[in-house]
Amino acid sequence: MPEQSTQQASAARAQALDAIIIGAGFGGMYALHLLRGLGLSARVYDDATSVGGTWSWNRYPGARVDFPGGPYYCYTFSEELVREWDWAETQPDQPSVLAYLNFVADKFDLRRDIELQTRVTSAQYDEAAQRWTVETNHGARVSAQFLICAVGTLSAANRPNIPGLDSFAGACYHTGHWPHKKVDFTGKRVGIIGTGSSGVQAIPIIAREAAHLTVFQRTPQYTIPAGNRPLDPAVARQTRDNWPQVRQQMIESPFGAPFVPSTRSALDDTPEQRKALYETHWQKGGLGIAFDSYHDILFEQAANHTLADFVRSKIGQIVRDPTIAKKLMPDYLIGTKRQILDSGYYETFNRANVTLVDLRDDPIQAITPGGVRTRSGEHALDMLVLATGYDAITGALQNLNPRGRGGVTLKQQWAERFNTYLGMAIPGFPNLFMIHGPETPSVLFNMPLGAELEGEWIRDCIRYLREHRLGVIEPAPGVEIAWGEEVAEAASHTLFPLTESWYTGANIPGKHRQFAVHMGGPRYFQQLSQVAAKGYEGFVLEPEQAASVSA
Ligand code: N01
Repeated sequence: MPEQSTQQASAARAQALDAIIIGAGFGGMYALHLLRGLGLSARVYDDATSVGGTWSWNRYPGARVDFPGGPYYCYTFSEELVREWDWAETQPDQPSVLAYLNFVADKFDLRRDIELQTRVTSAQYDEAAQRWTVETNHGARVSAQFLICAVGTLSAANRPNIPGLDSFAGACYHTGHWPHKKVDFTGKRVGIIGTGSSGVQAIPIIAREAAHLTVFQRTPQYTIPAGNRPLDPAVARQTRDNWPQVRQQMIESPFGAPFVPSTRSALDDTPEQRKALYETHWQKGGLGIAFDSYHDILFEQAANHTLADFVRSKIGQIVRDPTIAKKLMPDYLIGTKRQILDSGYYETFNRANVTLVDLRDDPIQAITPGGVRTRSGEHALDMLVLATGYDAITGALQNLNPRGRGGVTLKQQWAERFNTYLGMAIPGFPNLFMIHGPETPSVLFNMPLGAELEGEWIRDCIRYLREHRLGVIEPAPGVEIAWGEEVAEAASHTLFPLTESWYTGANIPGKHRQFAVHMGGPRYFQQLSQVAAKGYEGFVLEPEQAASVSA
């Protein structure tokens, strides 16, 4: 994979561009392609060593797409690209997705405007010039009219604040910052803290390699078999042949996936009928069991309980030791934390070399040089894996911490609660756009497709500004309040807010609780279009100053 030299940073010194894009994942790469299409000058900065965003960082064993994958989790805008890339599996693994994104970077000649291993250290809005100035860790200073933050929703790693963590003498890795070289667990006593998607994907693989694996579980999780299998060539062919229709179906579907939503309630069926349907989905694998079986699983508690009971019964059947099985059984509303897909997770607890520590009964007291000490005693370890997740959705933006009007930082602006308009823009931060920002469908919609639709909206907006000789776009006073109310209202029709999760900010100590995802799916993207059709309703637009446009 071609890697770019950091020396290229010098080429950007004192450069004036039309747009600066932060993040070279799905969102940032496509934004670059779109803005080039307008004839604008744009540059992407990314701290990673390769393009790919989350797929460059998350190299932990077992990392795979946990959404309907091949051939749906990909860029959709180019039929030519769809024809050129063959997905091998239904749930592509991390190396495949990274290879795909590198292929895209080459195909669309993106690399010449992407600076890797380059961290943006400051971003400041200049009100007089109507421009952003960005500085990088290589000393470059670049200005641009537009700042596009495609920094990722799950990119600010949550390193837990456990006493003694830094004292651990063995190797310690966070799943979101995994080394590029294979980590060898052979013959080692390994501990893993965290049983979210990352932990659940990694645990079966580490268990096969390690001498012993100790899993430190705080909250048990419902996970569904991923059902990963070679992609049926007939499905691949049919999808390609009907790509415009497939794409449209995904755009119109609640989660951006090729599901045909059910019209039946789980309560319409007898227990036997439900069990038979759930069993069919379980055997097939994938998210269909929660999103496709009945329409009310994520909306009605009684319906939700029927599926939760089914999955708990599966745990009881799979895990041979009833005491361990019980510890693995969750009690929250299924699907209201990010729904996990696995490959042999519960089965792993039948292995003789795996120990489950239930932190609810036996909490961690400290990490020591030799392992993890819980209330019941010391667990001796050679290696430690932190699968402890992310300061999700807002964390990476707040780490970037741009300064808007009056020098106000984003951390100051969002100290009490985050506020956005459409999830795309922030009051007081003119000409700043977010891709997959808080209050967009982001993580509850097909993320590559959502990034495309948001990127296209930003492209159209910038074109409009240029055509109308406008230099500034910014949310009008107060629109963020109505938008926040709408996001909360959409979530309130679902069961999601009833569970503590990273959607609500509950996973980060001290983070305020606010539901961060717009649950409207397709309706959200229609709203974006309507705002644009009404001349960017809800925004204040200011005429262009001579200095604002770079060339
Ligand atoms: O993170 P998580 P993740 N002591 O926050 C536990 C996406 N993703 O990296 O539930 C002990 O879900 C925490 O416990 P609890 C995907 O969208 C995508 O697994 O808070 N435990 C939980 O068990 C996913 O949803 C892909 O009680 C602590 C775990 O750590 C999202 O990323 C692959 C702790 C964190 O789970 C995040 O998943 C992987 C502490 N101090 C992930 N702090 C692909 O598509 C936290 N925990 C490839």
